Amino acid sequence: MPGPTADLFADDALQQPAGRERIGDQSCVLRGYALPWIDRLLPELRRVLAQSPFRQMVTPGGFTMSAALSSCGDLGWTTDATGYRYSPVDPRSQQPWPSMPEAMRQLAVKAAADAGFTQYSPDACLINRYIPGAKMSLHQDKNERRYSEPVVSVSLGLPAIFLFGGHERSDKPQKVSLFHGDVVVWGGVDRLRFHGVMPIKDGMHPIMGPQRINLTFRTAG
Ligand SMILES: O=C(O)CCC(=O)C(=O)O
Repeated sequence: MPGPTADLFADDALQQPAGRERIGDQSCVLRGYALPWIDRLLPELRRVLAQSPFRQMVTPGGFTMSAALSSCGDLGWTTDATGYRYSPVDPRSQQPWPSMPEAMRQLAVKAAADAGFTQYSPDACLINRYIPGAKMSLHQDKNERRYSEPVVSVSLGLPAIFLFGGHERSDKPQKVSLFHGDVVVWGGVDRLRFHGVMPIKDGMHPIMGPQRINLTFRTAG
């Protein structure tokens, strides 16, 4: 069984499985991977958002993020004037975040395994909502306690251009188009690469409406 730092793509470097696009040594896009899960995901997502609705958070530097956020799982990522962190409670309600729905967890675990990361037990799912014009600046996911497990990111709704950079903020990012149902997995040597999302273009998705929702699974605790 390959460890988290093995070259997971060595055997298929010349011929990638259909639907998998390699974007780094240990990162890939699984095209349309979440589509068969959508009918199970959306009711679960609605239940989570009824309990912990989207809200716009403020960065420690005082900027209001253009994406609105919520979370589910044992831990939720939050930001305010005092810093970035994971919290077991939703700061709005002071109640635990909604539990991570089983279909969401299964999708993330299966996508991670299909990308070569067989050890994956996500305990946090950050839910980002982008309306047209909203974006996410280049950043690293590094508030998690350890980096041995990958990040799994599921795109729903309007298309986006995902920026996948290097290990320095100044490294020129690849531009990767993401569509409804695509899943990106990055881990191992790529786990701390800078990434972000360009401003979402105007549009209307037939299922999700005028928005993009992104589910980002991490092992945080
Ligand atoms: O929306 C996306 O595709 C990426 C989200 C992201 O970068 C994050 O939550 O850290």
